Amino acid sequence: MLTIDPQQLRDDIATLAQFVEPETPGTTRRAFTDTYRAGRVWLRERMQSAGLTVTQDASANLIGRRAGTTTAPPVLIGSHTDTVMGGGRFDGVIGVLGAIAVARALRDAGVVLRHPLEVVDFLAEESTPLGSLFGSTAMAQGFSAEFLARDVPGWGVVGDAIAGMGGDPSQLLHPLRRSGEIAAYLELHIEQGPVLEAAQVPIGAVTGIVGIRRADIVCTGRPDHAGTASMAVRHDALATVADIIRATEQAALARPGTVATVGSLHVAPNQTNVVPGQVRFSVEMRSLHWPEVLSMWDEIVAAIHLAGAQRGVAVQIGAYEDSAPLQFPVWMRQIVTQACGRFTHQVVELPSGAGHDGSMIGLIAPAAMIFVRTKDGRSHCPEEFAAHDDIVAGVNALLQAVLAIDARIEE
Ligand code: HGY
Ligand code: MN
Ligand code: MN
Repeated sequence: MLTIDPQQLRDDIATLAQFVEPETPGTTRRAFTDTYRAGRVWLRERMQSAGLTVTQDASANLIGRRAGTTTAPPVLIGSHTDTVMGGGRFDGVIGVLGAIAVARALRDAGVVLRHPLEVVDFLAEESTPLGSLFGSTAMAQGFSAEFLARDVPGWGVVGDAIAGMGGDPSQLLHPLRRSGEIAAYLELHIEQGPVLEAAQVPIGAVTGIVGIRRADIVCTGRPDHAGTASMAVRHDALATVADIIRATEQAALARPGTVATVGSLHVAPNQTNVVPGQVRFSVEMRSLHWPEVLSMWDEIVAAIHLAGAQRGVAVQIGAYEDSAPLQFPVWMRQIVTQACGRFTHQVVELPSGAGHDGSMIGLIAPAAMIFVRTKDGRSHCPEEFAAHDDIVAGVNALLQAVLAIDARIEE
């Protein structure tokens, strides 16, 4: 059976892990930064060394391509290499470096697929103040002119950020690819949760991806002297947000299987002896069932207006970003299940509570994912860890799934 080179993959993971912000804990390689760019320069070289012809599309997706024997649409494999602040070294990375390992194994064995093979490092998957899932959204949906013109304090204009990565925002008003232009999409990723570890299996087959809504909200009260403004006269923006955070938590607790998080707060003036005058914050909700997200959001919006009214604080609910839940096609799940079955005694099927580029590409192509067991289910933190043997099992399953897709469409 054709397998990948485990040592080369280990070296690649270790090398990319060196492209990080030195002053922050864990692995920090935020999208649109110089560190991210430097990592991608190295990545381009790794793609080339695996025999791939590398280009960037208009959304600055880095794509390494290997020709097939036919004019069939490509099989696309990959993930992302940007990280959250203080994240780990595996999230997204194993999907991209694993895809390069697959291309290398095919090249070294002299196996040419019928389909072209494309390895992709999607632009900016993780949440930033500008948004998330940039490259995969551009590929599958495109952006509105309004979104591209959005100017975010400290991060600049969305279109300029994409241009700064080498993209061309003027081409992003329409999807970069249409249905039928990708034969299939496969993404390998760490699970980021506890299921595979509890089942004592190294890898698993993913059934689908949660839906996510993220919203930006601004509460504007009044800054006042923290010693002389009595409690009765205050319009405390942060106290208002505290009410909203509690309501957000309650909305998720009331709906089993859902989660909701206030993860980002910017307090102004952010000073010990000043009543907070303004707070800009995020609310994020997730569920496999989209109506649950919508009903949570309705409840939270009501709580936002109530909290503002009770405290004399103005509330402004800004743009929100949605990615709907996605179920992978049964035939793709079967291929992945069979491929995983060659490297684990029992194939566990599980949904993803994390968002992925696959949720976008799945809108225009048959998609599926393979998960790798994650230590203690921890991710988005410096402790994130996956054993190399488990990663190798996942990449080998990815390779087998690519071969199976190529063979299936041949029939
Ligand atoms: O936020 C997420 O779920 C993913 O890790 N980007
Ligand atoms: Mn992540
Ligand atoms: Mn990820």
